[in-house]
Amino acid sequence: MSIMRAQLVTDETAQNKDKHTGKTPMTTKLAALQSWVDQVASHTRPDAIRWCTGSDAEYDEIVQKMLADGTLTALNKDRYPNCYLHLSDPSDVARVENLTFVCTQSKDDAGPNNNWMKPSDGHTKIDELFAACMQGRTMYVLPYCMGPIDSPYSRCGVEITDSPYVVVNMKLMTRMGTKALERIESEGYFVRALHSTGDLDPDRRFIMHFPDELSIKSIGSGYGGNALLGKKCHALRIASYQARQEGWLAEHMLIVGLESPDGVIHYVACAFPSACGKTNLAMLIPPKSMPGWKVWTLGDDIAWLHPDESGKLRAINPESGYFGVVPGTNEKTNKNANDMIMHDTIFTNVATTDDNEPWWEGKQTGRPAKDWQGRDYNAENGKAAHPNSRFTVAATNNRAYSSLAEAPEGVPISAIVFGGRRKELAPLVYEAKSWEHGVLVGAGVASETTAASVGEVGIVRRDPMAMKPFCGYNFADYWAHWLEFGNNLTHLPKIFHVNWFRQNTAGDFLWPGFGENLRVLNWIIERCEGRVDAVETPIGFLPYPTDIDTTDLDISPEALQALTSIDRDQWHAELKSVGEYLDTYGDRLPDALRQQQEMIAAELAN
Ligand code: OXD
Ligand code: MN
Repeated sequence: MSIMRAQLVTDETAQNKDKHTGKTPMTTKLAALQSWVDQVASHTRPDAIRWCTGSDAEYDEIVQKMLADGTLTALNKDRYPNCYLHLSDPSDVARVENLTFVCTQSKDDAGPNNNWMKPSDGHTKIDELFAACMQGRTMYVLPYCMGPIDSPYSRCGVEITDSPYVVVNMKLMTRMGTKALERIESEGYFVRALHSTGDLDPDRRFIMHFPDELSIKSIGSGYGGNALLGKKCHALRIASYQARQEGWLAEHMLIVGLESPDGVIHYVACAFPSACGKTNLAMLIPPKSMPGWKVWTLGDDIAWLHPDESGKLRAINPESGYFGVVPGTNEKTNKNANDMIMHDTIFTNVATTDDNEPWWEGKQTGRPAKDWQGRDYNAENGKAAHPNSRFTVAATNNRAYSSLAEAPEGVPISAIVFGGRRKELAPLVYEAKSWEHGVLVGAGVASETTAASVGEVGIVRRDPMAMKPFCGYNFADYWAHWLEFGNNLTHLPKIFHVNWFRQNTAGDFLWPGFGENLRVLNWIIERCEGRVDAVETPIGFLPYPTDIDTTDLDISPEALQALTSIDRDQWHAELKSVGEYLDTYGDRLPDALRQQQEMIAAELAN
């Protein structure tokens, strides 16, 4: 199709009334946006251009189109109303860290934590792949707002995509459509997020970020964080870069409100690597032994943290939906999630039962008939649902969704919690002794890899602040920014580290996890309120074993002891390894971080 034709389609569309709403579809009065859309269209050559309004009617219409062409199939309408299944290409099932680039002028600005390309080389390489890639397809223009539409902390972008699956996911995950466009037009700037599924060939797949230009280009994948560009690409990589310039933090953190029986709510932000239980913690159901507690979900994956005028730390969740890992979800592990995904949900890469219900490992009811590739289920082919299979669902489906998630001013944060998946070493919980120490604790986070990213699973790797795949600039500068950020707060939240995944030598978990984690969060709150003493060790403050409530839990005194103590020799080796890791950042490493590491290593050597 010629450039003329693409242009013509835009004009024709603009003249036609939307058959559902009767309104004229959007284009834009913002010249910068219109010219970017025109320029992308002339390069990618779509058959049609559609500006998305984000309406329910538009969602339904695009779902119908995907049902007709087989991109989606409807699930059991009685048990799972308005739920659909999408099976991705089997080579496109997770984020691809090896194909993800941060393109800054200098390699050092991207840092050893990122793959790097010079911006001009990155554009040349990826633009070649975009040439005429939308021929025969519709190009969708999705204005979106990350964060409440009326929040000063929110930031907007426009995703251009040729994937209707991305359109419906972005509708569930972000504030997408007319209101976002209005904000973009009044602000005059936006993140340019260009996506095409291309030909899904992994050899022609790249996810590139140009933080100085506030732009993203992603091609060759239709999956999750590779394709829903508001999420990891914008709200973490680009936003972290922007946050450094503007004095805030964009973090891989859930935000949860913990309401005690006397009605006091503490908001806590927790950074755990992918597939380490953020969604479960954000939707936790209090254990029977803690009657009267309530838990409110603000967000399950990303937090934007800002100092407010009085120097308190406030958080918003830039997202408005969840793209959660499905396997393991059931009534016991996460009843809120289990219930919320029984209607109005898109499932990706789960299995199905004979009754056409979605099925996954750990569901605990039913059995698979077809696997995640649509084949008849055969245990010899491996798991029925892909380990990184996902649900996409609007946050409003969650009965524990906090009304303050929509508050423009966000919520005040009492504590920041880091954590990882570690069989050994890390105790159940400990508290950093200061903000600087907390930054070291975050920088030293290590965790076993999971199926959320392509690569080997179960390998312990450093994942500072759970941001290894997501920090849009050099980690050394990021830690310097964290240290500096603390100076701008008059009320510093305490910083903690937790590990729900400690095992004994037989491979059994020492801590039951899930809802029972509220017992640990309660200790954290008690520490924040100054209501409980702790044991001082070189790595931080640990709870007295008796201060962790274990009523009704089957935990031996030895297990509790192991969970609430440290092995000094092992920790000495750990501090040495953290030091070696920090060395890889060379001269840019902030002195204060090095001093913290040396001080603790020296104390452990005594
Ligand atoms: C996610 C991830 O999808 O971290 O949230 O991989
Ligand atoms: Mn995540």
